[in-house]
Amino acid sequence: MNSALLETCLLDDALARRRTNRKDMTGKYAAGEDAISGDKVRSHPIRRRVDRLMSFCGIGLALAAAIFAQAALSADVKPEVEEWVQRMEREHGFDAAELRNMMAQFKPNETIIKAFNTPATSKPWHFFRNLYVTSSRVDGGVAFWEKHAELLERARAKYGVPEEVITSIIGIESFYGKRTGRFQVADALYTLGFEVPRRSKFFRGQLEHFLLLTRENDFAPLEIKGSFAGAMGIPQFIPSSYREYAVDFDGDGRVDLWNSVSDAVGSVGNYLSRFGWKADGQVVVPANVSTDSVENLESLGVKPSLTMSQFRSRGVEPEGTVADNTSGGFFVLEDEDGPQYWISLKNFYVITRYNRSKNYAMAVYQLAQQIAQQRQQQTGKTARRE
Ligand SMILES: [Ca+2]
Repeated sequence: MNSALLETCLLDDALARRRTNRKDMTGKYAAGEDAISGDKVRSHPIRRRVDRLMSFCGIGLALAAAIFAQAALSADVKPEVEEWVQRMEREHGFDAAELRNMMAQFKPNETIIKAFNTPATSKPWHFFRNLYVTSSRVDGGVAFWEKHAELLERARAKYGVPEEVITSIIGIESFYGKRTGRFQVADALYTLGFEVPRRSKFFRGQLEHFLLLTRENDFAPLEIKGSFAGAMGIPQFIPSSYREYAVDFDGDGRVDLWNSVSDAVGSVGNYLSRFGWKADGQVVVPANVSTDSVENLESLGVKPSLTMSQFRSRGVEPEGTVADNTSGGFFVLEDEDGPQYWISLKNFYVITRYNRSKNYAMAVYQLAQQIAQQRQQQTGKTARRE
């Protein structure tokens, strides 16, 4: 009996399918290697014994399961992983032995740790802009909008988020669905949850959401790919966001952020809407600053907290028309020529709920603007159809 069939007997169907396929898809485990123990299959005494049992007749299933469960219990598991596994069993009804088996296949990944420690968003604005607000991304955005115009219009009608903003986010997140990530999400979340102390609590929480997400949707956990931080699909949703904000926008009864552009577009619109996106609201305005206390202003953050009148009394003059009673936040971007001062309005803050970086939010805004401008120049179509 081959190991795939054995696993099918011992684990639930979905889990077995995932493990079997994974070996084929990723090549992560060499042929003949036991995915659970790392031993060669032929030298694995439990496997040999179980193989004999199983080949004898089918009624050895229960015994084989017991033997296999015992093997899983003795697997080398870190104490914090064990604690986490037990909590998953207690709080969500996962089978601890099955979970240990699966987690034994999650691999720490050095590349992920390196990427996590040097995120692009920590670079100065001009670096980030040159990386993301590019002519190829503008071209790609115009093409994406043309191809999905009706869909984007439907999303704007429902969620109030303009076509260019949804397009821009998808452009920055995955280059319009072309780059949805090459890491195993399970490996990424395991690595950042249990191998890197910084934000480990957050990533353990995401791993929890990930396993719930895969259970709820009958996804194969070991087949799912994403970014080094576990963001998935065309809009790069982390697992908690996928569970909370992703929507079935093509009405096929499933939420598929990898293969359905409709679901991706609707989900981005829903996400921003749920965080308070204001239809036809402003995003950001440049500011002239005639005060030395820029640091104090910066400590306000991008969340709106002062009205334009209050900004003026502090020596900050918004450029452009913003109503006096509108609230804004304040931030500084590092450009090649020096600092740029900005007042963030509600919609800028909402974009930072997608990614906390002010560089990210500004890139989304500027790319969106350029996409809308170029589309208008090329096609004569304006951003709005009203
Ligand atoms: Ca769908």
